[in-house]
Amino acid sequence: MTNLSHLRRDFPILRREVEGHPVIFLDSAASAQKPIPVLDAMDRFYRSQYANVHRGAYRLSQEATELYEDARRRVARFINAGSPDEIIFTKGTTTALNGLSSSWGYDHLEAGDRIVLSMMEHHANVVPWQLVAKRTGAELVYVPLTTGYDIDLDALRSTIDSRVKIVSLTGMSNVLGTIPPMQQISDIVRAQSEAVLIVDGAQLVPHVEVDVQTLGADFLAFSAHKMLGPTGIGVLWGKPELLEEMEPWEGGGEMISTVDLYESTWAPVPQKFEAGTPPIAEAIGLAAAVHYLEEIGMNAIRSHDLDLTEYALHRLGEVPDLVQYGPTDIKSRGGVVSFTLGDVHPHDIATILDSRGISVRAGHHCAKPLMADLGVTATARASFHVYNGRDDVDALIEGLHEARSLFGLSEG
Ligand code: C6P
Repeated sequence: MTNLSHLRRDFPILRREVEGHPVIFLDSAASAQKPIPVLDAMDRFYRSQYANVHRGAYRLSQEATELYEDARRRVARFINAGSPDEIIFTKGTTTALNGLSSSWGYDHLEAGDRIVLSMMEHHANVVPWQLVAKRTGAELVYVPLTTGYDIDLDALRSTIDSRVKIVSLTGMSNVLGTIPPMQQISDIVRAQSEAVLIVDGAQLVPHVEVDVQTLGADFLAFSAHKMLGPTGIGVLWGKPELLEEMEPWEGGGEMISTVDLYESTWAPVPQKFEAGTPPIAEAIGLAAAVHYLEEIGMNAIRSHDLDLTEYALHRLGEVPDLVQYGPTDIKSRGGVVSFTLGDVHPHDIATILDSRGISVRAGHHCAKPLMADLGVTATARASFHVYNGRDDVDALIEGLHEARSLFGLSEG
């Protein structure tokens, strides 16, 4: 990243210390830090613009509504959606995928149908499908990974047939960093079935320019908090004709057109899917985050991630006893690096790193089926965003050498 030290000043949290060390934040895949423009936009809204939206009789509400709907327009532009109406604000990726499974899934699945997932899905893209499979009698089928940690396209080809109604895949693995070739996958799915293709974009959208016109998906879900925005808001994008057809998954205020004692009719998309008071300040924060990412440029962010990941893989390769899980081809992965270190438990690695001010995640990363497939119960994981640099990777490597010596792993 050009002028990294300047950019880091946008992130106030990087000025604090942990255990007497400056914060080195290497857990952006869990949740990214927030720049001042995001904090300011939300603060400004609460201090001087706050009101509920779509209660248009008074000025403050009109202004709040304008800001909220402007956020929708900004997000639509960010992923090149055909219209802002294709953007549904949800609580996050998890809520978006649950909404899809309980609405689209429930209405389109019956016994004998199949839902296809991969072995590297996050629980948010596994459990909702298990729930709907139980209710409908549909069957879950998992596509295996290659030895190079990518989706096995030959296996996908032999799995997809007319029984498959839903294919739901990660756009980027939160453990392996793998970015599956979605257009190629889409071609296979379309050629061999009428299934809808859902992309879990929780890790992809914050790091790679996504154009929903060319992605090849029918639905895309992502969360603001991993893209420098606030918690509590995410997005479900869908093709307009599918959103039109889909039943709401939540009922309440805001999403209705008419209500009588026994029947109701729905508001047009996207309001149909936004029951209750929405996350207004969060939408405004998300819009500011999108603006911030655009100012840096998604291509610059991608290059930065590639550079850091390549450097990290190179330096991790110097650490004896370290096993790295993820593609070695840098072009097909993002800035997430998972590893184990001899028989040192990943939680111990994380604790030692924490004593040096370094935050990494350790555990199953909400991907237990993948952990079983890898033959481990846990890994340590470092993940990057715009504020990270090679100095952070160097600090990580030093911490890992300390972990080796504390746990008595022999040199070489
Ligand atoms: N992964 C991680 O540390 P929510 O929590 O709804 O914003 O996102 C869920 C989710 C869905 N899909 C993928 C690929 C994800 O990585 C995540 C969140 C975090 O890896 C928290 S478990």
